[in-house]
Amino acid sequence: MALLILIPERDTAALAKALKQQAPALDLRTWPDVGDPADIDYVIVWNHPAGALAQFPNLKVIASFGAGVDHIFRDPDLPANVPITRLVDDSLTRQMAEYVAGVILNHRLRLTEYREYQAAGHWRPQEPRPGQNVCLLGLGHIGGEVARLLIRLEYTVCGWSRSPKDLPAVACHHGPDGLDRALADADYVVCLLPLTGATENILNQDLFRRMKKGAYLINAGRGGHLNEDELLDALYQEQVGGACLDVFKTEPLPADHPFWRHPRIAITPHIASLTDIDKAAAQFLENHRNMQNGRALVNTVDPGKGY
Ligand code: NDP
Ligand code: OXD
Repeated sequence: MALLILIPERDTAALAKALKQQAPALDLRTWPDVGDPADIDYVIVWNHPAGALAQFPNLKVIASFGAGVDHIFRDPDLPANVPITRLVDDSLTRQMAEYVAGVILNHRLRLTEYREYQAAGHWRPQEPRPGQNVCLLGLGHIGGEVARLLIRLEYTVCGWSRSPKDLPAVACHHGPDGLDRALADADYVVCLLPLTGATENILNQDLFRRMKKGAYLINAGRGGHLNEDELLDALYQEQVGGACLDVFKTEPLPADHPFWRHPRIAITPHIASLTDIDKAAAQFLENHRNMQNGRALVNTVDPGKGY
């Protein structure tokens, strides 16, 4: 039986090398050189073509090459009853914590503004922005770590999840009824949710109206969380003060997209947290061994919840 890397449009040589180094005897295939589809029992995927997984009759594990799994669930021909796993990794959560803290500190200390003053030759000292309340939408592996770092930086953190949570020094809210309370005082609203039917387009006009006027939005979840036109409108109305976006409905962001030139939108190219190849390979191989030995898989996804 064989493990297939099914990650089109990316150079997967480093992943293949790491897998081979850690498991020299592995029968490793790389899409589109699948060989006999009946050989494939374990597949590592990222943005696979819809329907591609249905051709493997002996598939036992679908492993996401990332923390998110929305790219898997959007396949209408996803084989039923094949377990799906995702990456849960300290380096992913740590990078995201640094990213969110970095964006907030940059905004609060006006560092981008000083760069612009520098270009214009202006010496213009200003006070830092006053707000230090952060609302994290999503208090999972990543949200929890972001909360810990922000608390160490003496921010006041509240968060929102699907089920009740108890995290030290975090005011935790949950469910549709808890959203208003989570948003009410926030100077920064950070989306760290998985993209599911329940969270799609959640960053919309209605949510912006429930935020404090002028609050700053950070989206590092998925592009599908954001209603792009309604953000542009909310920025124009100054209901949202500014936004930093790492993820987009279409990636790469098309060259003619209005976000590129918006003075109050900062863009990063889906780099908030990058997969560490060696650690990812170790996690894939751990589950590969679990599968071979009939043991329980780790970091499985609940298809009912979609994350
Ligand atoms: P987890 O599954 O560990 O956490 C998800 C959190 O979202 C949980 O707290 C969950 O609640 C909450 N949630 C899910 N659905 C709802 C809902 N309907 N209402 C309220 N809360 C909800 O995921 P991770 O923290 O590991 O990752 C989160 C996401 O971050 C990924 O799915 C991915 O989209 C994104 N990501 C982005 C990266 C980037 O570079 N931009 C890199 C890595 C991840 P509960 O705790 O109750 O289950
Ligand atoms: C992920 C991502 O889900 O990179 O890991 O977005």
